[in-house]
Amino acid sequence: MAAVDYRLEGEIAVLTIANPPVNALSLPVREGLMQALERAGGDPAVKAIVVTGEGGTFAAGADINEVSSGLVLKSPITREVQARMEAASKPLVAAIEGVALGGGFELALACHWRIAATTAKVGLPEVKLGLLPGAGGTQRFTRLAGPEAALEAITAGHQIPAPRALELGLVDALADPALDGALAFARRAVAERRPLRVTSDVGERIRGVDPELFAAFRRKLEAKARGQLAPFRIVDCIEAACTRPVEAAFARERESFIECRDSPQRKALVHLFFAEREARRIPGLGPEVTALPVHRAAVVGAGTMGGGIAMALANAGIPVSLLELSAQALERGLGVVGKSYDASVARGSLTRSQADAALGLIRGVSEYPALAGADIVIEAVYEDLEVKQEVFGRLDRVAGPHAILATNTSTLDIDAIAASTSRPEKVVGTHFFSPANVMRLLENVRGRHTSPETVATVMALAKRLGKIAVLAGNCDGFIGNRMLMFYGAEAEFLLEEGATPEQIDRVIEGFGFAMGPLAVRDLAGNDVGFQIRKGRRLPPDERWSPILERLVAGGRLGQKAGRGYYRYEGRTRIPDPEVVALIEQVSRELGIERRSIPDEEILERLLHPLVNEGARIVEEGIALRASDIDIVYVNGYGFPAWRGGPMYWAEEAGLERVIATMRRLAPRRGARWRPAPLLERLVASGRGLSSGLA
Ligand code: 3H9
Repeated sequence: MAAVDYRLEGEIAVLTIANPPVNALSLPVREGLMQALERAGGDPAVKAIVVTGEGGTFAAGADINEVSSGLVLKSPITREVQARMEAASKPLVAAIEGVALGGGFELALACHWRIAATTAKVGLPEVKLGLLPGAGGTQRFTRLAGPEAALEAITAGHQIPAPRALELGLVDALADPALDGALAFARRAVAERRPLRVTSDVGERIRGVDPELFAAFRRKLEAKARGQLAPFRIVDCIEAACTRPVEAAFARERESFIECRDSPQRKALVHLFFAEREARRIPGLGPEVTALPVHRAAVVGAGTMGGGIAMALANAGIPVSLLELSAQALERGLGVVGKSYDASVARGSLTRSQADAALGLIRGVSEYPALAGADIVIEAVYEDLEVKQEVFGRLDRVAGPHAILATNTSTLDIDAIAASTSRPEKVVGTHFFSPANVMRLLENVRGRHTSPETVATVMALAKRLGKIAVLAGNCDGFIGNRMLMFYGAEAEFLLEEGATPEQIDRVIEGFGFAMGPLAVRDLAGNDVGFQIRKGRRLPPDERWSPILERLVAGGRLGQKAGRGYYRYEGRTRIPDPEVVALIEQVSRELGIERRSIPDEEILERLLHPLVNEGARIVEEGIALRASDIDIVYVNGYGFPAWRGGPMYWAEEAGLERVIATMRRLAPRRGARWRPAPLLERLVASGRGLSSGLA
């Protein structure tokens, strides 16, 4: 089949984009559309044209590889195709099945009318790639739906469900299948000689807009999208749509598109787009390995994590039994789950009936035998090896022989847990991040005996839950927490040498993290952090700074106590001279002469040890590839996506800088802080992290 199929349905020409897997608008598609438009325009027997997509989807946008090549695109470009569409003298109707995203939706917006299937989704997600819509999307969307809706949807890159798109005026009717509806619509338009509605000429919603709307939205973005280019440029373009002549406004979008396309942020975000898809590929796990079906699930432990995991499963339509042995604890856990659904309804992220349906799938149980029917059981009890081993022994006795037994541990040894069962091949780690029903990351951990089928099942389950899974090997802390240890330790060493908590947090937040390391500790609870630290074995040539222990001993447990690394008024953190005095005392005791530490040094000393450990993790095969680490850090640890993840960021800046930092630190910190051999090999050979040298 050609990239665009042309056929006649009576007097209507149907143009079908056929470019698997997602009908991206690559050159052959644009050429095919141009030829088909010419043919339909020139055929007097054709009275109207319908544009649609093959394979259950309209089009997912420009070809991301083509856009990110930075090359000048070959003609016809999408804007030329759209100009031809808007100049057409015959009714042009888009039939949207599946998704119409980015350039795909922009193509539909250049039709006179749009008919969407009820389950279709439309949107302009370019911002997630560090781009803005480059084919008139900011202009036509704003003209149809008005600037308020455009600002919200395009700066966030939302996929808009068809019923909402209808309310907003982005589509004109819903029909299933969309093609039948579009054909009927086109026939009516011909019969009624309906005036053609050229979107670029629609003007009612862009007139008389209060300029304060844009100023207020920019202020809002300052909090949400600090440091990012594309969201602010999108606001400029939508403002231009409302304030400038049509041609100047379209030109504004074009200039801004090029600025974003050529920016390092776009490069970083496209890296993450492909990294996310690459993370699904597990070497050695071919198509012959099939995932087990998961019809029913169970969760052991109805605490914060267990409750969140049960919600994540229920939200995906999977019935789940939630086990807690004490009736009181079960009631409390279910109560928290219920409140959490109420909050989702209040926020508008779920409708009442969706929340009720999900809640109805969660059944509280208080005896192990009640878990017998589950295809997967996820354990989320107290983080203690003996406790978990005991739980797994019991699960092994009650669960069906085919059932997978998964642990939500964030640091413990999967093999030691598996050893307490008769089915180590069915034991796997599924490390969720809190809140488990919200956070997108799932770190799946493969033990020594975990079977390929078990791995395939938890990877497929992640996709079903709408999560991004990364497969990790079994070691202390797996990928994320193993690296985090170095970051956390160095933050305290910096305090000992002269930095303050606010300086450290300011530098990291300035880099783009939502919160700095010490503010995060205060939020999670310093007692909790200290407890985890005590459970870890430190090599003999390393030490912990005593600062955390002193804070805990002084009752500075963090936000919940109103004081930790900071003093708190509500949630507002206020630098506390008492903490500075405590830190200075530690410096004196250790004989460290405090000095003023430049911000740049703080940044490098916090992030380079993390990257160095990441390189060891790749080298040891704990992570399958460096880009998986980027996915983990961006989706689980708040690393700014527009910087591409820690490994990508470090490579862009030069891996030799990481080596230099580690050479400075290692003599005082211990052998694990020496530059990772992989980094040294890469720098020596002038190659990159994706070169396969690991
Ligand atoms: C744009 O349009 C700019 C314009 O404004 C400029 C003017 C014209 N290009 O995600 P999946 C591949 S920018 C190339 O696993 P799903 C993807 O890599 C674009 N390839 O499936 C994967 O390949 P592989 C704006 C693409 O069902 C395969 O397709 N559009 C593209 O989970 C399957 O993808 C977007 O940002 C593409 N545009 O989700 C939409 N899209 O199998 C980006 C996908 O080798 N795409 N591929 O790993 C998506 O959001 C999801 O892919 C989609 C399907 C929802 C469509």
